[in-house]
Amino acid sequence: MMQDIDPKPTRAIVAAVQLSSVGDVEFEASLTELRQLAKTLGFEVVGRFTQKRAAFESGAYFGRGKREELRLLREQEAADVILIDHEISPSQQFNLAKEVGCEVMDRTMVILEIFHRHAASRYARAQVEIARLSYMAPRLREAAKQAGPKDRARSGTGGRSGGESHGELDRRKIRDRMAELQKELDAMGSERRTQRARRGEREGLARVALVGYTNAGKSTLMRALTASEALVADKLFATLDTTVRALHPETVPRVLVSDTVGFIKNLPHGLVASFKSTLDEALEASLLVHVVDASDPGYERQLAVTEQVLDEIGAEGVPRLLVFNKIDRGGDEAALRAQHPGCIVMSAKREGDVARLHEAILAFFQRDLVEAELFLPWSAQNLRGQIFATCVVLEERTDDAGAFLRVRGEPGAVARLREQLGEV
Ligand SMILES: Nc1nc2c(ncn2[C@@H]2O[C@H](COP(=O)(O)OP(=O)(O)O)[C@@H](O)[C@H]2O)c(=O)[nH]1
Ligand SMILES: [Mg+2]
Repeated sequence: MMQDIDPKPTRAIVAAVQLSSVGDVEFEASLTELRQLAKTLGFEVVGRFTQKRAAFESGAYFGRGKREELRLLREQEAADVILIDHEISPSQQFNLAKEVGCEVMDRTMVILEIFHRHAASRYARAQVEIARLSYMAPRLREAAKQAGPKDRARSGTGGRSGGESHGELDRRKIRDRMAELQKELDAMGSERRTQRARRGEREGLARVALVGYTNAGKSTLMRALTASEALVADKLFATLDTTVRALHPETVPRVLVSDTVGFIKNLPHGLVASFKSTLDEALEASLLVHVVDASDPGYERQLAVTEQVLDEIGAEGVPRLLVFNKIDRGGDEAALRAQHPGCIVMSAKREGDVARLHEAILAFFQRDLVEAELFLPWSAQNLRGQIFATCVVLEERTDDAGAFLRVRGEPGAVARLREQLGEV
């Protein structure tokens, strides 16, 4: 939201130490992913900085000479932030930031920020906040240590009890908050199960979720399928989160597409639970469009991991459409079709291919539409908008009492309308 109207995006430099145990291909793949994650946050990547080393420098991650080089690069590129492609210690982060003269975010922090923005459900928000707090705790300790005696002096005047330092108080607050969140999560366990039972039925809307690895082309497809950079402005959808758009050209039933947070190849272990929680919205979809980068040499493993995680979060029963994207960049189309019957092989860069995907998604939702006649009394005109949003109206007749509408729609949507019209 903020970054949509901010004319000047955050300028970032991606930076990493290449350890001797890490090959060039693996190293580059991880840096490319970090770039993609930075873009997801709305950053503009203005530079790249690497060093080969046997180990991370213990004090500040890069060696001394390299830190000076990085400081100069930062000045030259007017960068606002350095993104480090590893999880680094609080003191390394602190020291490096001081030397280069700007904020330093490590890989974990970048990912946490993305999860934070994507966490839509109450469960996901609690899960991500716990991960953020446990990441922050040792960093606050580091900041307090660096602030040293000043911190203690401040604590004397802050009205705090028992000579507790600023940092100690913050850390106690964090521990309390984490315990509270954990309790909330435990209590939400059962609630989540009932949520799952409602899957795909919320408000009678046809929902599709795009899932798959970061960089597979989910956001590109989302834009192409919905033909807009703009949000769905319709009031009906105002409560839905900002990554939801309607299929364009308009369809009946109206189909909502949502972009989920991408799977990450190099996901820090401590973030697995948070990541899964951000996939909650996939559980509410009637159809999952699983996007795979067919040109990525590791696509098979990525496909398997995605399927496995979807099963783990309880999405095993949700129908899936498998899409091999980026075929213009490589991949064996014939082999993919043979191995995965029913899949779509395409390029998001080709209009015709996007149209085919649009058609396949629509076909899924039109597959089992039913025809019905509804009677809408004049007293229930408030339901008119909902009827038109969820069904195709084939015919309308009116008499003194109200309107007769012959409609075609999803069985669930029609049943709900009947219920609301008191026809059950
Ligand atoms: N050549 C090619 N590039 C694509 C295709 N789809 C997406 N891309 C590019 O791949 C990069 C990642 O796409 P994005 O939609 O951000 O991926 P996401 O992380 O899954 O949302 C972008 O630079 C896109 O322009 C495709 O079909 N062919
Ligand atoms: Mg994306």
